Amino acid sequence: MFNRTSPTPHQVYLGLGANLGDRAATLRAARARLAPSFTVLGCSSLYQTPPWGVTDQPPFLNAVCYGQTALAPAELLTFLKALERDLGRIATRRWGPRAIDLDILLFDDLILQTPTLTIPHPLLHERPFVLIPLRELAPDLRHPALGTTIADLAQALPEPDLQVIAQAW
Ligand code: PH2
Ligand code: MG
Ligand code: MG
Repeated sequence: MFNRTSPTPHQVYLGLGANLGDRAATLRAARARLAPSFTVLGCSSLYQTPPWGVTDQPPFLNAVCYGQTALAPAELLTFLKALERDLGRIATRRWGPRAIDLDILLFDDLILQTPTLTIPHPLLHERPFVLIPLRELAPDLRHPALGTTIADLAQALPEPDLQVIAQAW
């Protein structure tokens, strides 16, 4: 009579970044407020990273968290955007300074391209501040589109200048 089986949770990696305000406090608040929509199962160390892309801005704190969600990709994106706003993010220039940035890096082994969302994250494979933390959690994971492991992608980076500032945060 009832079919209440819950949807299979999706395995997702999120990139977290901040370079304005109390960066660590905002990242901790973000991680705490992902629940219950997104259950965090593990996070990388917290890294201080030089700004990438647009370099005339303060250094970032970055981390990657892994977890499960029953939300669909577009629903997860909407949820993350609302959380960014709640945590004080104000729209500025592309790649500019921000109080918090929550990006979907990988979603199961999905490859998705829509006008508002690309999965895997389109720059994942080029960004030290993503690949180095992600390698802590999933060195053997293969990029679904490139077929290369995270460890190999990270290895190919030119001398990344990342600093672990906390292992547990
Ligand atoms: N995010 C950007 C642009 N540049 N650089 C670092 N180090 N960390 C980031 O999170 C970051 C960046 C746009 O999302
Ligand atoms: Mg980003
Ligand atoms: Mg973003």
